[in-house]
Amino acid sequence: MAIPVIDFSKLDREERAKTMAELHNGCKEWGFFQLVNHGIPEELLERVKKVCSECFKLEREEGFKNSKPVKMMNEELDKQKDSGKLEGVDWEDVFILLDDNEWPPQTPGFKETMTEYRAEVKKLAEKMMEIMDENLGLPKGYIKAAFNGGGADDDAAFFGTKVSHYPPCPRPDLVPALRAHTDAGGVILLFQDDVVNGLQIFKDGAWIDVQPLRNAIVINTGDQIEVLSNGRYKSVWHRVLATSNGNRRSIASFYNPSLSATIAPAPQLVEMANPGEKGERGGFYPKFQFGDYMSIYAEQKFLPKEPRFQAVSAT
Ligand SMILES: O=C(O)CCC(=O)C(=O)O
Ligand SMILES: [Fe+2]
Repeated sequence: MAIPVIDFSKLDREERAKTMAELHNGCKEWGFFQLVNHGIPEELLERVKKVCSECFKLEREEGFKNSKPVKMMNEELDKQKDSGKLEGVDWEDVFILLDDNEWPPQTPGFKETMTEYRAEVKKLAEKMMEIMDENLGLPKGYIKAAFNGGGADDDAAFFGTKVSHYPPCPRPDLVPALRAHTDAGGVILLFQDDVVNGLQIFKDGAWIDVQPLRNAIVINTGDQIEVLSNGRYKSVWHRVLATSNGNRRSIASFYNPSLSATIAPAPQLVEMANPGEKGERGGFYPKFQFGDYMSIYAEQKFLPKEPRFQAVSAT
């Protein structure tokens, strides 16, 4: 089984209706799908891969060797007998790019390339949100406005890019590359490795691979889209497996609400709700401030989302 691959260029042509239906299906039935012909220039994507890999070699690899998971692994391997899996760690190297934080300073072309990439992928995120508006029967711009709070500058949606590498792991049976979770926020656009796999989603009781597809963008939706859509678009569990060969690169961009934004099911979708469509939570989703959700998520990222929804409904 493979996750859907959708040709985004067909949206602008006569197959628009069919493509919109595929995108709706991708959000509703899968929560994860891949876009090809998404409009981000190949030439830019090639540069993104190059500068991120160079950055890892030049500015990150040494640090990874001294990181907590590596130390724990070395201790484990030094023991005479296995004492079991490493708890509470992921076999990954990560840093986050925001408009105003410190970026890796030494890699030639990194800042220029990643600035250009972030602008492109943010446009794609906004386009995806408009598609979701339309497919959900919401007014155009609804999701973006909800994520941008009141519209003031300090209410602006959060747009972050997480650059991850998952270096070769001596014992992939002892540690995950990234523990299973659903994403907290809104729309996630993932540019994953062309070759090295490892990302899996949980679907119909089994883990299935998100197959590497050269220069595709993987889209998935987070917990806030689930709330806003009143459960029509569910966030999906996913994880990354460690591998003993290959250094997997993945660049995830998150379009999330601002911390001050109020998130709640869209009223249009509550009124339309019919019992058959309500899903496992009986159709009840709370109204809360995204910042409160994130405080809970920080503690509970690798746990089921339902207790998080319950906890914010009490705030
Ligand atoms: O590295 C990946 O492919 C997935 C990363 C991810 O799930 C996340 O950052 O939330
Ligand atoms: Fe994730």
